[in-house]
Amino acid sequence: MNVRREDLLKENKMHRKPNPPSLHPVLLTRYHANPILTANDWPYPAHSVFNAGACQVGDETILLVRVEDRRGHSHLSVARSQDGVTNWHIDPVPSFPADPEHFAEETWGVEDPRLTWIEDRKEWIIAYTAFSPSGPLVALASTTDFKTFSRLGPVMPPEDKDAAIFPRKFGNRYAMIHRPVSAGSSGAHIWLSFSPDLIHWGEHRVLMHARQGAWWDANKIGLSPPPMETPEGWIILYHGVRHTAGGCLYRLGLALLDLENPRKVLRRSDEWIFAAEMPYERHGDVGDVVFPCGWILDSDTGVIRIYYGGADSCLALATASVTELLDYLRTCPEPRVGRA
Ligand code: BMA
Repeated sequence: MNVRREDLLKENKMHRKPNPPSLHPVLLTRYHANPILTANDWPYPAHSVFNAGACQVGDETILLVRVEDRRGHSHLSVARSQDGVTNWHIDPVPSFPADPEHFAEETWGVEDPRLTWIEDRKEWIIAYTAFSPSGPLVALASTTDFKTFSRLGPVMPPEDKDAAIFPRKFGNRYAMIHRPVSAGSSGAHIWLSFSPDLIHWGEHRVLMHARQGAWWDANKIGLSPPPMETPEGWIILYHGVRHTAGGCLYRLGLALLDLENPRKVLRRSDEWIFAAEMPYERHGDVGDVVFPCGWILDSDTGVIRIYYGGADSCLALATASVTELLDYLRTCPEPRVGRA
């Protein structure tokens, strides 16, 4: 049975269970029948399915799902659904397998795709992590139908991941968010770079620093889904990784970038807005991980569907209201100077 849009809206409004006595705003509402996809749904042997890119093409929701096999290598597979929630039709074979013979940077697989429709090219650009023997790096590919794909190749050297392209140019240049890490650096921060052609990138600068010390987003942050355009600015959903004695905690926070000058961070949430709580988020190959790579705004209802990996093992869905995210962001402080 298909899930109707109105039902998803109702679910977003009604299924909110803040942990009493928490007074924190509940901005993301989990779908009641999560996870929406697991390896058991796959038409061929798969170990785990998670971290999917997402987009809407006409009446169809398309997910480009990261699928890990029992070697530990990942490829990407297309799953299609009419309501974006149920009845997924999954390609019978890997849709975008790694191609190490022609692209050595994909030797250990392809991971974590983020999808952006680029209007002036009339195609989808997929920013993904290619796992090379020198470390993970950012690679791009394009498609118009999610059946055939062309690689643009690696665009950032290792180590670099968590990349997505903005849907439109600034001046004459494309913009990309990514997360380089270098040996000896004091943290992993979110960077912004520009390119005239999607191949040659420059003007690399830090967009947002990981905070330090006790903060939930201390030392390591990265973009989650691609930036979402709104009249008030680009909404950024990002993950912060807190290292603890018991392992890493992946949690999500929000920021808002200036619409015309994406180098300008207007707001940044001090608090995380979503964290692993449910068993499918807390337990799996990598516990306590919520990792969205795709979100879709339904402009009729204002509901955003956020597709996220749970514990590096399954794929889950949460909804949010774009109005509520913006209302919340307006209450967030302007970012502080420095990294404290
Ligand atoms: C990040 C990425 C994600 C993964 C997460 C938690 O570094 O590799 O693919 O979901 O770690 O393991």
